[in-house]
Amino acid sequence: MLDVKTTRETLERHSQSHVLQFFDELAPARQQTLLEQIATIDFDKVDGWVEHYVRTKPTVQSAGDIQPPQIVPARPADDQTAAAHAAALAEGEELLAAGKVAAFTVAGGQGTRLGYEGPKGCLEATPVAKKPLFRVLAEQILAAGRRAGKPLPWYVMTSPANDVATRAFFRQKKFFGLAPEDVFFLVQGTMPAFDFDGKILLTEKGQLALSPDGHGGCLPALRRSGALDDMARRGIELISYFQVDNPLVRCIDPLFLGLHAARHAEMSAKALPKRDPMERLGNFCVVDGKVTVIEYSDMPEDLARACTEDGRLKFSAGSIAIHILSRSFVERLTAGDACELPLHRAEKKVPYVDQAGVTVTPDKPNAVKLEQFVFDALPLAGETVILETLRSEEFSPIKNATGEDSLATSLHDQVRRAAEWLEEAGVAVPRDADGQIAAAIEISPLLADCADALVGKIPPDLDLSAGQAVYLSPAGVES
Ligand code: UD2
Repeated sequence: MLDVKTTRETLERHSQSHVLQFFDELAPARQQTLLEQIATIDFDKVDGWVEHYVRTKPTVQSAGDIQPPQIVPARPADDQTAAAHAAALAEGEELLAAGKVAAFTVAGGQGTRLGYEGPKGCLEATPVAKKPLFRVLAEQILAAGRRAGKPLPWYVMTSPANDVATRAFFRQKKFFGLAPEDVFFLVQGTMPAFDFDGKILLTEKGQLALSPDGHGGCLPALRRSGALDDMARRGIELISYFQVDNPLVRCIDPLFLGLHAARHAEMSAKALPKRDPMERLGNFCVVDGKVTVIEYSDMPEDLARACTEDGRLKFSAGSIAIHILSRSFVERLTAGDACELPLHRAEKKVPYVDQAGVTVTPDKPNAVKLEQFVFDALPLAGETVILETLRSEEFSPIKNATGEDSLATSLHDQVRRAAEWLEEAGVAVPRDADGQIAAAIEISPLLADCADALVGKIPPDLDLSAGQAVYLSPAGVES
């Protein structure tokens, strides 16, 4: 049993003794759980967090020189860039064939905006085959491994709240065809939620209000879990990082890998032109000479709306949370367990137990949650490539229950992209009077993960004229 006396002393030193207020009412097992939760908190840091992030709102740094960054265009505009892209593509394919690339998905988020119970990766998210997000990603990783002649390991970050359910889902789905030994789960850390006076909240008498520490928590989690060691053993050099919620993501992109390697970059990112100045994407900037992402919620509105002399948005490049990280960079950042990314503050509604022991469900934000963001590692990287990509090809996330960036918009975009790939290959796709695709079409990632990969794989008798739902996979066409 963890020692309650020492815990009490620590809590007193940091003005948090209230979290043991109901300790004597708890059964021994719950007392132990509460002590274990308290032991996960680094109290030497708590006072600083409370002072700098909870009681006061950190002001967004507006000082310094802020400029737009250099972006590698999605489509080369001249022969020289085209040649560089071709060389990078070949280099990326070599890295894959040599088994030097791992896939890494962050899937520890709570999916609050979507309102889906359970891990977001289990959400059925494709238009015809109704595949869960995890399968969409798994099949791409499987296909990339088959193409390269070398299976890729897949690292999946969960959180304490969804880890058991995520692992069970993978087992139930037989790892979507991947070898179980090539799938490595790691659990991210947690941070306590504070009330506005800096007191850690209890969600129950024996339960701290803990939530995931943000996707920036993936860096220490990679080290703590042994994932970095596992990568080293396998000879992994590059980590292809992406989120769980974007079914259009190209999980493994040889061009992106090759550009990163050719530039000897430590951390790279994909960008796309923002839909509008206030779109909820991080903004790529160069701050005092360092590539930096300023999150949409932190970007001063005048900067977000600033235009160049020719009237274009000055900071138009939005972050879609797709990165390449060199393993050596993550090793360097997490050496000595000292990965200190800045914290971001968010005011949230967190149900809590008050001093009288009554559970309160607040109707307005009552708490501060603190998170680390992975893109805050970008300014720490020696070199960075920012590659522009096409929204229509690679980005349609599922964030909200309705409206933009919802399941409905993502399904629509998946069908549109599949139709465009087929049209590029010469297949006639029926469209209605408004130009909307008059059929549900889905292409399995096992068949193709881009238009070029479809070449030679379309059944000659494919006929979409009846407007039926069609699923194309290596097994053929299902209607
Ligand atoms: C994120 C980016 C935003 C843009 C957008 C693109 C942040 C803060 N903002 O916005 O700039 O790139 O994505 O889709 O990232 N996650 C964890 N653990 C956590 C928190 C999140 O694994 O503690 C995962 C989560 O499962 C999801 C991803 O990170 O896969 C993004 O999280 P989000 O949906 O909270 O981020 P969002 O939409 O605010």
